[in-house]
Amino acid sequence: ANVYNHLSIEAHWQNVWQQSQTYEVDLAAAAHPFYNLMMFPYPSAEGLHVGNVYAFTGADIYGRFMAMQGRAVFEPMGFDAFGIHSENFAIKKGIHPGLLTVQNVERFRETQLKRIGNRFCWNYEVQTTDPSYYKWTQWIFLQLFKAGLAVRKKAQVNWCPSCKTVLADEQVIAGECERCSTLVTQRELEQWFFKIANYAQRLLDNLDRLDWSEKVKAAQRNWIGRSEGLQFNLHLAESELQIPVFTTRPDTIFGMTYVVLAPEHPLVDRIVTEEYCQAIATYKEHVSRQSEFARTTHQSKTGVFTGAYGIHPLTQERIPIWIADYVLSSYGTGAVMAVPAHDDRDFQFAKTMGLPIRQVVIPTSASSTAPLELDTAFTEHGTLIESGRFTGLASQDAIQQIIQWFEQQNLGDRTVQFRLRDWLISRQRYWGPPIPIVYCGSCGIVPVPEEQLPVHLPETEDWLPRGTGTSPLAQIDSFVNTICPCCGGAAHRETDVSDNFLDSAWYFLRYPSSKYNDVPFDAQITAKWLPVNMYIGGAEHSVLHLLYSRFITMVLHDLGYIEFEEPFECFRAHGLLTKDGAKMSKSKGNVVNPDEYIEEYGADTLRTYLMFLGPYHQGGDFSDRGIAGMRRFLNRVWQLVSKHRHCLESSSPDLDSGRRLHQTINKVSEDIQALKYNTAIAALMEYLNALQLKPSLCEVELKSYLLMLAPFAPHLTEELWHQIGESSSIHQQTFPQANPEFLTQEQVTITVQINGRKRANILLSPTALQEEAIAIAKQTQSVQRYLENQEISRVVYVPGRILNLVT
Ligand code: ANZ
Ligand code: ZN
Repeated sequence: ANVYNHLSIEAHWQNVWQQSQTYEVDLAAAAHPFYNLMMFPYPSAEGLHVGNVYAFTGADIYGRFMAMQGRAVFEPMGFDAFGIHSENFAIKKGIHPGLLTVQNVERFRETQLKRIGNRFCWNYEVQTTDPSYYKWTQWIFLQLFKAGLAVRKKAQVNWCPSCKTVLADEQVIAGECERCSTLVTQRELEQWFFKIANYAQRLLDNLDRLDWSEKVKAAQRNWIGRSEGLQFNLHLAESELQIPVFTTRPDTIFGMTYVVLAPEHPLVDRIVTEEYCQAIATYKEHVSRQSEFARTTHQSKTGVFTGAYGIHPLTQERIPIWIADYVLSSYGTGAVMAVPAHDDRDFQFAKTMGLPIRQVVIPTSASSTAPLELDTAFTEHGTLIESGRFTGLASQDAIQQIIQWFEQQNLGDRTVQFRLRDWLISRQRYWGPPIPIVYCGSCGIVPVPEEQLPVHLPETEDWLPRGTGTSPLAQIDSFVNTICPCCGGAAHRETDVSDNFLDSAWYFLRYPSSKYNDVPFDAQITAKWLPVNMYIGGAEHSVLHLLYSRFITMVLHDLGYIEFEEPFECFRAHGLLTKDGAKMSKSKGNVVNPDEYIEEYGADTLRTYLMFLGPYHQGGDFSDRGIAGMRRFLNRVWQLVSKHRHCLESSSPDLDSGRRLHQTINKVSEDIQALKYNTAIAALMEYLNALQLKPSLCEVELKSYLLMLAPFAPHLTEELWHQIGESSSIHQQTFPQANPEFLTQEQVTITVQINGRKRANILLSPTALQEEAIAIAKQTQSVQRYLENQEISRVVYVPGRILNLVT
């Protein structure tokens, strides 16, 4: 019997595609290259997550569409299997990470990734754990080292007590370890850093010209955190010392009633008076145990007076100098002119310590220029009062004039500060590329010569993190002891490995060149295939992977290795999935296992269903009922083809049918390009309804239908394409083109009601069917709000007039 057996169909076509290399590209020869990239997974022991399938399917549909536009699509896949993520899994399972990685990669690739129906170019797979890959990760480290951009320095660094390693700032999320959610503490350690802060301005400026999801750009801007302001030297009252202070609000300078230094500030011990020595020492000790996050978020303010005074640069008043934990040593100059009337933290501190509060800015709309009784700080711009010759100026003007005054007096300068700090790159862990550095008693820090790369990660059974501040590699004498490449004398190796985010900061450069053994990336191939045309992935990597990749690319550009300085022309962040309205988590037991759904419904159903859940950038809610419904839709496509495949008409469709066809082509093409897969699918469902009503079908109608559905349901459409007598792959055809002559049709305003009350207006064609009307309505925010946690029980739809949803 002619039934839609997804298991045999999907296995069959996957096999055919692999045998005939349908999706492989000859990178050197291909014309019209299109590099379609998605974020490669950590091959965890838990298997491919449905979130991965969601991300990969959405990216693949775009790639398939571009291939059907005549582009040579390069869609590689690989495994990011080094790092704390994989190693923590290995610790949990009690299996050596090397062994576990081999097992996981095999399972990911063979039983999962090869079954989801993506057009992956497997010939170019990369694994970050492979010596042929990490050799070049080490090479990149060396290039940064030689350029002075990889440096060893002592600093207060983040330490995860559970992962027993230091972490970069970007890996501390709300005070917790990005990998294990343990509270991060601070330690003063000497570590390797990449000088990403040198690139802050460029990383910021380039964002303006990148075609990226706005929220990701906003997250990067925020993280880079550019502030303009004044830096001036505060003179001490009883000594020659000066303390540099950074402020973004010079207009409030007449409101400075005290000064605060970070407890770690190097001058603290020099200015503290005899009387306060003990209290200062005790407080410093107390602060050193706190994380930066705790310091900047706790409500109650603490601090200690130093006994010293500064001189106000404009009023010459004596200003007491305090230390307090809310001032960080790592930002600005580590010293703050405190203006309690206009800064929240200073306000709380002054209230707690009984320090004076002096208002010097009032709202521009205020009727009197007298200071008000403040119960919180007035932090906005306004008009200056009691500010000497600057009184009466608007904040904006006062800021400029006061900076000018300081510059004229040679007392200060206009400066720019960035939040972005250098990237802490060393990890006291086993599972990563050893940092290619040797320490020699006479030559100092010596880079491993490039021809000696890779520095192999040694085999050991003692790979557990130690918590002593060194990596397990430090216990392996045969690894540690080496010869200085410079003088030939006895030397020892660096034993830390590099951050996993360095592995992934350049993998997109390696994919096209993965066959080359003597270079990290071939110049010609790279020039041809990069920058990446489309990159799709999760927004959680906004300031981690995406920022680091931009930095490494910029450095390689500056060092003359590549022409471009931005790696990803276009980046789109996809949304997240929930299950039955709740976040998926193991503890809730509601994690969707993609394998089971592929088994039961087929990859095509899963793909199409996932893409139908909502706008791709928003994500959606997975339900078992919904996926069953999607399977019924694909069954109907199957039945339509079965019914008509032997009696297709070769003539062109009549005017009405032609309109319907071309409008659908137009809609589906536009929606796929905009990644609005859900409405593209809605249009295909609607069109299927129309085709089902017709007694006979033209060949062009049915073929166009299959071609439009092909990116979503690649196996089913390939099967049906062959059933109607075609012999080449549907995935090597061109996407149908909409004929503009058929497209003229006006749109009308439709009222959307929810339970009888008007909630929105939407624009729709007067012939739009119910599904499309509902799908469009659900995209408007007001409708989303009223439908939240509601189920639609009844729909009244009058085309061209009204849509009423009853919940
Ligand atoms: C006086 C002042 C008055 C400030 C006022 C703000 C408001 P952003 O915008 O984030 O750059 N600051 C400077 N260095 C600091 C440090 N190391 N730790 C904690 N706070 C620090 O913030 C700049 C402002 O944060 C600076 O401007 C300074 O306080 C404070 F009504 O100076 B301000
Ligand atoms: Zn951790």
